[in-house]
Amino acid sequence: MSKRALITGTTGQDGAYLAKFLTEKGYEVYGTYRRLSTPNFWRLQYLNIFDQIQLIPCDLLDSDSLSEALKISNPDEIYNLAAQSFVGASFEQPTSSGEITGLGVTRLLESVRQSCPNARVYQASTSELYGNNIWAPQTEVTPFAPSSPYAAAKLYAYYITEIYRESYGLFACNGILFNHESPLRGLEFVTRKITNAVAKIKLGLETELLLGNMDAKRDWGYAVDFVKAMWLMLQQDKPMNFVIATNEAHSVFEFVEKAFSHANLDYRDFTISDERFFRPCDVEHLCGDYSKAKKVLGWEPEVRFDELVKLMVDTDLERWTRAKAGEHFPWDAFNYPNENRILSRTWKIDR
Ligand code: NAP
Ligand code: G4F
Repeated sequence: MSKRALITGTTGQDGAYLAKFLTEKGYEVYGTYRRLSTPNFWRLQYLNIFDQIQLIPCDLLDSDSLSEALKISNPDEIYNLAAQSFVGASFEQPTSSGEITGLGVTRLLESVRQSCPNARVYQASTSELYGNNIWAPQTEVTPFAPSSPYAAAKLYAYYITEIYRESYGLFACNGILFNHESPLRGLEFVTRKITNAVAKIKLGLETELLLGNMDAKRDWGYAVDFVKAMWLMLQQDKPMNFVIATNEAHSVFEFVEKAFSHANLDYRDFTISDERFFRPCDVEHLCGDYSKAKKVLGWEPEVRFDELVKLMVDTDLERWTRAKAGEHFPWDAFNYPNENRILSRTWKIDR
């Protein structure tokens, strides 16, 4: 009999790739989605798996909907990927970020404890937990020092996952994943913001790219590699936490330079620093040591930084070229407003 997996946040980047991965492994895949005024299934459609996923409406703010999702899917494995996942937005919406990304995990774990305690749970933890601590590269035992409302919520989620594992014997793992990107990445995240802008500039549809802190360094991997690690964690004899990373750190500036140069453009002609995109507090340097994952899971990243940048630029160029030619396909960028038009909170405090 095939195994059953429940993915929360299946409409997001990782949710879509994981749904594809598990479907190909023969799982019966159930995916939760939020009721929105405009449907948001483009990633599942883009990957051609929309018809193979059983969809369940569910919100991490709503315990009843979580219980119902567990009842309907009766899962062997649960992947909790749903979150308010954008660090920038967590400064603008700190309370709801805490409710969804932090307390939402307790709602889920409590429902699991009550209705399917034998199901295995993956919790999407993050390298943001390390914040601006002084140790690098970061491992599973590096101290945490969260620097945003998002990271504080994920810290709570990390510990509540440990508490449910220790207190009730749930098979629950924290995957401490460093940044992972892809052509399915949301447009507000810096990598996709850059590659989408490069493609538009190359095709004469845009003239500039406004960015914040370009000195920040991140350990950027490929989402397709990373979802495989999530699955591997739930196949072990006992639940453990793992760092998933590439052990390479690159600055936003390096990403910009490489992305423009791949399209035969000079970033200096188009890139502008804009204070609106600086955060009240930013994480400056993340670099993960994935030795434990390599040893225990046999996992290693396949796609590295240079290849990732090229893959994302090429895909966005191809999409804008097709769109310019009048083709319609599942995609997010077409109606997305230029970020210049988005009025966000100003962070300066008048004393
Ligand atoms: P993403 O693309 O932003 O997807 C987030 C998903 O969560 C979406 O499906 C979203 O639904 C759903 N969601 C948001 N609020 C919800 C709510 N109240 N109830 C139910 N679902 C809700 O994020 P991602 O990049 O795939 O990341 C997946 C997870 O890994 C997140 O928990 C993220 O914090 C964590 N993580 C990501 C990275 C990374 O680099 N990508 C690294 C470490 C950890 P809608 O489509 O309706 O918005
Ligand atoms: O792409 P970002 O928004 O990703 P960030 O903040 O690292 O968070 C992502 O990775 C985490 C794992 O470490 C996940 F937990 C989280 O869910 C998310 O997936 O920003 C990366 C860096 C930051 O230092 C930011 O300040 O890029 C800098 N940056 C500079 N200009 C910008 C911009 N970020 C964005 N989004 N937009 C800019 O214009």
